[in-house]
Amino acid sequence: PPTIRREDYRPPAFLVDQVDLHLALHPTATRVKAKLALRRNPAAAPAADLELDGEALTLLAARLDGAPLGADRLAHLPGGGLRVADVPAAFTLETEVGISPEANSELSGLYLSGGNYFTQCEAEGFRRITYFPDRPDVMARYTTTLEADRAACPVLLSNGNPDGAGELPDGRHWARWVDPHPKPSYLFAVVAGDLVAMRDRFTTRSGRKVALGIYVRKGDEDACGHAMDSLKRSMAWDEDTYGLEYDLDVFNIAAVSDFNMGAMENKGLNVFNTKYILARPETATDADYEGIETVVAHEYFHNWTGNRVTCRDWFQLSLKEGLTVFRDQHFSADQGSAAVKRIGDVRRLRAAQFPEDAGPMAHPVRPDSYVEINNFYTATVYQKGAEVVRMMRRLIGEANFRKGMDLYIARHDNQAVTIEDFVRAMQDASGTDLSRFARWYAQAGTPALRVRDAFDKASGRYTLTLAQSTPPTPGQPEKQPVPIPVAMGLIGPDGAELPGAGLLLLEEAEQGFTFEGLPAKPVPSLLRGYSAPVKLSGLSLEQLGFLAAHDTDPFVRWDSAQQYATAEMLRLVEEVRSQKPLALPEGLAAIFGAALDRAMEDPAFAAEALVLPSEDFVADQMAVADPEAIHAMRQFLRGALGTRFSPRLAALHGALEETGPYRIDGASIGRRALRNASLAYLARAEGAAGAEGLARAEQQFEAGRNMTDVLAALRVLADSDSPARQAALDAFHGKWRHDDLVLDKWFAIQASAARPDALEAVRALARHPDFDLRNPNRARSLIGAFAAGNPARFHDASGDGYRFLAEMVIALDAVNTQVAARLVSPLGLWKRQDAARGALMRAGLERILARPGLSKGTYEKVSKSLA
Ligand code: HT7
Ligand code: ZN
Repeated sequence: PPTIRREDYRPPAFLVDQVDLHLALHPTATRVKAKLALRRNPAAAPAADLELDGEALTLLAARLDGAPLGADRLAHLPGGGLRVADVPAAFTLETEVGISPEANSELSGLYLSGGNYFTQCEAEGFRRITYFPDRPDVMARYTTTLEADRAACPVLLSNGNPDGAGELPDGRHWARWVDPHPKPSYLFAVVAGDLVAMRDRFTTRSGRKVALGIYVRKGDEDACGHAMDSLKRSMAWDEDTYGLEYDLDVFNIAAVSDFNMGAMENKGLNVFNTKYILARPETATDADYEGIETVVAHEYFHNWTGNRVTCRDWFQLSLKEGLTVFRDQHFSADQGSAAVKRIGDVRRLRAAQFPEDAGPMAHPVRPDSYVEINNFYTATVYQKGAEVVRMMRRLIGEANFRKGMDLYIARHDNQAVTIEDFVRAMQDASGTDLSRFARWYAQAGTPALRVRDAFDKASGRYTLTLAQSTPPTPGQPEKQPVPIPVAMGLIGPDGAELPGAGLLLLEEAEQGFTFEGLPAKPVPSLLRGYSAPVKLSGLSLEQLGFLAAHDTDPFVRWDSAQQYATAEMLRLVEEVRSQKPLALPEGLAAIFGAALDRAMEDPAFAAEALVLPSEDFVADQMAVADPEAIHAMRQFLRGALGTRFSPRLAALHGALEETGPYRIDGASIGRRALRNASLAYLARAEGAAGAEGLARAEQQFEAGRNMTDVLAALRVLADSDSPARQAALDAFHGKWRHDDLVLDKWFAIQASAARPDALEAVRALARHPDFDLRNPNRARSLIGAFAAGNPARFHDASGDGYRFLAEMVIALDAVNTQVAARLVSPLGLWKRQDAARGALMRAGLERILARPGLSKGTYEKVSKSLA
């Protein structure tokens, strides 16, 4: 398959001013009539022929300026597109095509889910609905008329504002939607079916009354309250923070249970995975509630950052995604504890983006090439892209950032633009030269930041030397220094903050920074608030322990404790490997004990502080990972900490028991997180304390107060040898077998339980009547949870885990190539493993690659992983 390169970008030969669509919906024979007002693009090289994208379409008719087009003027292109020969400078093209939503298991274009119609057009799905120049720099105004059987599809939705509806013969009806805002084709959407709406209203700052609707399957109306509340808070926040108001009379969301990603920001008609809409205390965890708030906000914020100002081409994806993730992170931080939110975001960055940046698919925030664009909806484009925006904001300051946003929107409203345009707006608004900073968009790999310091007692001069280097990544053997903003402070030996706190900018490979007049050697507190997405090293265990206890910055307090734990965990892994008896490191126990001492001051923070770095994170720090030894070491530490602190853990678990109604405010979520973290440790304790932990888990499971507590208890039991284990899993299945989202949790919990029989269980679950490879949530809940969330069993030395994943990817690739390509990632990280495991992982990849008819997306991931 061909590689698309950023440097080959050319403006479109033809522009589309107006699109009139008519969709007559039918499960196997939907007819799509499109009338396009086209004209030659004065900014492009002249072209006699018009080329349109198309995929899986059956052409039924074509007319140019009303005259039928014969075979002499039409040519079908490889891949499914259409060429119309010899067209005038401006003209109307009408096409009629047939498509089969029922046959669409790819979930791109128009498809059926539970008998209802949904579309997904980003990135290149619109071409599966009609012939079109399906690229984001072709922005057009759309009018959409939908026609369907009234009984099967009482609800007919599309982008924009409603503009009439009526009856048709034979029990059919129609509805028309007009979107006044020009948009790229990837934002087109249709939803039709037997859905019910939860409705509300929002009045914008300038007085526009917006009708809000969340459309779900009958029976789910009562589970939309949190999503609706999140939507209204997002709308108000964007007005308050950026002066950005909503711009249509309606804002609709539709939820669908078959969806490739989390949600989609189609203009005026967002489509959501049900996972990010539906929530009841009995069925959704606190993490689910937080996820809903984040994703609802994210998609809403796209209305300006993505929709009104869009991307020129798909290489600019982070222009909308990095910026919008930054905006949703900022929003969520403003809703509760900013420090805890930042810790969670950094944890996710390190878990997903750092390995990607060190693996075979490493790419810059703005990639230079791709084979399949769907493979580039990555943690790098999203999360690292958000970090880059955050750094820019820190460099130019909050007020200038706001001015830059105003300028960006004023300059580029209704345009399809590039990352340079965004950086230029920030530069012009702030007067800061950001040309070097732009390297962050161009260079892959996570920079390493190394610190050393020196103190001259006689003069009171303290020198901090910072050095950076970025490892080579595929296609980029050499790296240049990037500007790294280092927010910092100095802590005196008594734990007090000393003068000198501020922002250092490391621009060269190495730079020294001096501080005068200090009474004693301080401990440097670096990367406060995680001011740059880099890997910091060079502080001693002693300094880390000190910062964990004393820093005034909560992020550095948390991170220093994590770094301390990581260093000790790496040491213990070596002891496991040399079969030495393990002992709980006293320094680590002291940090853990101190976190427990202060736990009730800020339970949410304490819950974060108690969690040990993950097995994958520890593996990432090793030249060659040893999954078995890492697992044994981490299990040992959990048990040893549980045993040492069992009375206090039990006391916390008891004291934090809730008696009132379930609440989802930050304080309540924090208390539940701390209580459940305590339970998890207690259940791993030795002897009577451990037995008590398991008994508490059983009670908590049976009490069934809310899904957060039930699931935390079930996770503890599922990970144990408790005789209550199977009964609890069976009871959970029996109770929730008719709720897809809850059943996903049941699959995931078993897939990620690190018991020796986990793979056997997973193979059995893949044959379970409730397992369905065609449903992406279900596929992820079993295959993804095992391969990406159960390192000890996935990396079983037999290679069975790798074989399982390869089999599943092959089966899935025939059904849904996007999901298959995403799930293959863990096999790509073979270079991190020892030679024997590496060979088995490569064998799995080769087996996939040998599959005839492999999709180009899975091919790209697998072939790059083998390179
Ligand atoms: N912009 C949306 C991306 C998305 C997507 C991409 C490829 C295939 C299916 C997809 N569904 C949604 C989601 C977002 O980032 O807001
Ligand atoms: Zn997005």
